[in-house]
Amino acid sequence: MTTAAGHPGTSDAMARGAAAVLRANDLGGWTKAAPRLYPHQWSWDSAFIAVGWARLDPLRAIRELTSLLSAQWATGLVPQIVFNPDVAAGSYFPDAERWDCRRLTEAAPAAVDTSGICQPPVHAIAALHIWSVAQHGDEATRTGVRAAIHELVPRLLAWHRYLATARDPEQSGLVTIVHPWESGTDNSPRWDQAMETILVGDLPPFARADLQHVVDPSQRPTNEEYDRYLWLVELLKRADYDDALIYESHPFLVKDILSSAILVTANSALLALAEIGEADDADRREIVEWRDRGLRGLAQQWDAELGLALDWNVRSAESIRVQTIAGFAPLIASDPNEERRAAQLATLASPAFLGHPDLRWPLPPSTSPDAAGFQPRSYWRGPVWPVFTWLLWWALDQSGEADVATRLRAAALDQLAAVGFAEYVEPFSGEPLGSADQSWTAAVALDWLAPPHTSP
Ligand code: 2M8
Repeated sequence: MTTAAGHPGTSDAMARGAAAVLRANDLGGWTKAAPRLYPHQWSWDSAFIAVGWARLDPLRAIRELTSLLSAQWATGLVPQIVFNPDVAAGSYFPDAERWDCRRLTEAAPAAVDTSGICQPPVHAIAALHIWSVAQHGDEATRTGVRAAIHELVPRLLAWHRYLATARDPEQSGLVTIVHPWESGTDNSPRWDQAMETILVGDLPPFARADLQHVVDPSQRPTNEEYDRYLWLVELLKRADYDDALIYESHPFLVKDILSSAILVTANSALLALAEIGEADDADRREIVEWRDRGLRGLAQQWDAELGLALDWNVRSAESIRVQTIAGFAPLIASDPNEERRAAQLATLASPAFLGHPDLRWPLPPSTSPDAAGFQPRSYWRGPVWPVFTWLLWWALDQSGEADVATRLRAAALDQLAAVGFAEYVEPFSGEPLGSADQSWTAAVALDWLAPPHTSP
């Protein structure tokens, strides 16, 4: 498969190719997640995309976040999708009409159409990253980024507060998701058990748009999975997207360990941003409370035998014991506990992940080949996602695991040189899968290629 940007062999060519992908997907102030498969603005994509833009233009990078956050709901929710009003009908499903948020709730913004769910809170991490990169720029860049951060901090605070309250009424420190799409790892086998219990009711008819854009439908979720996804959307609509009502009645309520870990790290980043944005002391104390509660929540979900942290099914009151990359939550959260850190590093290096003998590159498959639900070509059930490799690399680098981080980056760049800016990659054959010219893949390539080859 050849990408529009070509197969970048050298670092310079790769950086040029990655920049070309971002520019081609740039719609002025925001970037579509992929040229055809994802023609709208996605929440966590935008945060990773901003990390890449930072290496080209920090002011453009911060605009990506400002644009996304301008679609924030009155509740504090940052929507999974901000719809592009200019795309042709039928380009993506479910579309704005199907979500119908503006009609169903006053919490949705009046000026734009959004979906009614959220995604992992990577945004504060991205904003801090942009700030760090901007320190190497000129005065105008620094001033512009600082001004934008001033405006973003209250919005990010509202976003994290929403996750720490409406999405954690138990005060467990863990974020509840109400749809697999909220996890970002949509069809991960960690959701199988919870999804199997969902009985699809009277579902209004729909036509999938995603299958038009991949060569092989086995790379995408199945029709059965889509029926359940759409049924959950119907149930959220019946509750008028009211979080308290959803909590009472919704059949899919899961504490997502990955979103929870990202929130811990994002709270550390928000603390630094609060300093730059001159937030008051009470806000800062609140952020510290959220972060510490998050770390305690992650520790509760630690499985010493697997060396992974596990999701928690709120409805059935049980841990979800599946080996996926989400289990590296303590590493992603920079959990200071030494025992867990050592165990996580051992699991990462083991044949269940990077040490698997058949891997094309030593990069983490989204699901361990040892797990029952592993499928090497199917989306979040096995393929390697360069964007997730970046998140793991970044977390390892931040927390002083320089050797592992360096090896991960080198393997990731080898992979990208061979596959271009693919959305995801078959772990054994190295075949690029999903969309070509995926924005977040290009973005993380730009960050990896930027000197001095570490995070700023
Ligand atoms: C994928 O999810 C969307 C729904 O949100 C889809 O399959 O249509 C996921 O990989 C998700 O994490 C990502 O944000 C989105 C856009 O890249 O695509």
